[in-house]
Amino acid sequence: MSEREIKSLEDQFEARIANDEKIEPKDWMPEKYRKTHIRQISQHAHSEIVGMLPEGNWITRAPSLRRKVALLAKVQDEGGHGLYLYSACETLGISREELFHQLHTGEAKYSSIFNYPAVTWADMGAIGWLVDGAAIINQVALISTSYGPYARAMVRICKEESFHQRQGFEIMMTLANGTPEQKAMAQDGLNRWWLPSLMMFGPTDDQSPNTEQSVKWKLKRKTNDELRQAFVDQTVPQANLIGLTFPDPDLKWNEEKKGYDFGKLDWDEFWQVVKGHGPCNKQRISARIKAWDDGKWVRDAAMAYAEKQEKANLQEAI
Ligand code: BYC
Repeated sequence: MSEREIKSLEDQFEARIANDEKIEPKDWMPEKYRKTHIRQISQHAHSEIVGMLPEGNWITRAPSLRRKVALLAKVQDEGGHGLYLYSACETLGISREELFHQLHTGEAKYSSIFNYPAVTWADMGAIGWLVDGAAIINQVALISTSYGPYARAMVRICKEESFHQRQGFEIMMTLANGTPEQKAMAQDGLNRWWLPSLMMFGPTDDQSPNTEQSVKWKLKRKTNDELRQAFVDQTVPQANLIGLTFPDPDLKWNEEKKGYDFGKLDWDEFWQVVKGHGPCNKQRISARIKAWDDGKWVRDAAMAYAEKQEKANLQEAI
């Protein structure tokens, strides 16, 4: 293709983005747009399936049948979200095997938050309320992202995340209204999960190398700092409602900006965790590798069955 032809395709592509049209898998797209989407969608898919681990660990220890059923459904939903997202990512021309290889070798990232341990039952409340709450704020914005398969996957994911957030808040509310020990457990969960939840939105805008281009392509509809602020403003009144406090002396209402100010986050800790040195990174990746290895016979059996079917269909056609 000549340079002029490529330039014309690029211009048409930019015009479609400016018009808020969805880009579909068979449409022409710049190589960098394709790669950036593979990076973000795969990171998102990996986060969903790694995110099943801290909560999966509590299913057998849920305090009642009702709590167990809800937690089981939530963890199962996360597996489903991973599947939609891997499928959306595959439409960009990368195989499932390659995506898993990138996760297992550390080439692809997943959300920093899942490298923290879930040590008490209150952590199931804190994860649902805060982590899923943060995820909704981020993902509702992604419903209007420019890549069609990603945007459509987000619609259902957001509906399910909303149930997750409510089940988490309900656990926290019950504990906060319970015995002094239960209330202390809820407060401890909030204390440990609050700052890592704020870091889920990624580095501050001035330190975020991908934001500018991703906003131009309408992959990101809001910046990291805008989403973080929206999350803080939404969550502080919820904690006030159930009598819990935040581990941040600088958190206070700012009348001028009509939002909460909050303290500086520990970005050294964030990068340590992202680079593989968080409390649970090794454990998480080895659990995922084990699941991949243990599932080999299922993949092999499915392939063998598909081949058999194909042969039978061919025979019938002859
Ligand atoms: N953790 O330029 P930036 C869930 C990386 S799962 C790790 O701002 P970008 C749930 C970033 O990848 C929620 N790494 O990047 C599941 C980049 O590195 P690379 C997951 C992070 O992409 C189970 C570098 O830092 N949600 O809901 O423009 C149970 C510079 O950052 C993180 C998504 O994945 C992080 N927190 O913006 C419960 C949503 N933050 O790739 C809940 C989709 C940044 O250049 N993703 N990095 O090597 C996004 O919206 C964006 O990718 C991000 C980052 C806002 C996360």
